[in-house]
Amino acid sequence: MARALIALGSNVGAREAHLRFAVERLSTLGRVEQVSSFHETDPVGYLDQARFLNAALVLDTFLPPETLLRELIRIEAERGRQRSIPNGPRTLDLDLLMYDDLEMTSADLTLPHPRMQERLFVLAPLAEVAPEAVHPRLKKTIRELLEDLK
Ligand code: PH2
Ligand code: MG
Ligand code: MG
Repeated sequence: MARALIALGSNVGAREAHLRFAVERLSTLGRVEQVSSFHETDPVGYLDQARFLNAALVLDTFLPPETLLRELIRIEAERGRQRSIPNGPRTLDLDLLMYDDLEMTSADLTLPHPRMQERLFVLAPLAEVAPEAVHPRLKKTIRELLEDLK
């Protein structure tokens, strides 16, 4: 059993319904241990788009990381996710942030997520559900990474 930390985001359509749908579907992939509150956030990166609703959750799962990633992409597609502008508007974005203390890089998956420590919209909800989780490369807890960013 592994512990996966997952970020959720939506800024198109019924944002809250998209996030709730994702939590429901993720609970079929293992046990959802904790879900953060939903944070209304300003867009980062590509600015000319609507505000996001962001959240984070802890999923205990037996799925290996590549399989879990495939399932996340499948759930995004179920909400009609179109991949057009990088960092642009999306009905549902599910990002695998960490998978236990695994560090890996492959063609489609880097763990931990390479930009998680730079993003308040990731760390603020994540600190609600996994403040003591340790980033395996930076050797800091999520709470410390959030403090560093603030
Ligand atoms: N996701 C992005 C780019 N910018 N900004 C906010 N506030 N929230 C996001 O989830 C987000 C973003 C790319 O995945
Ligand atoms: Mg993302
Ligand atoms: Mg994504």
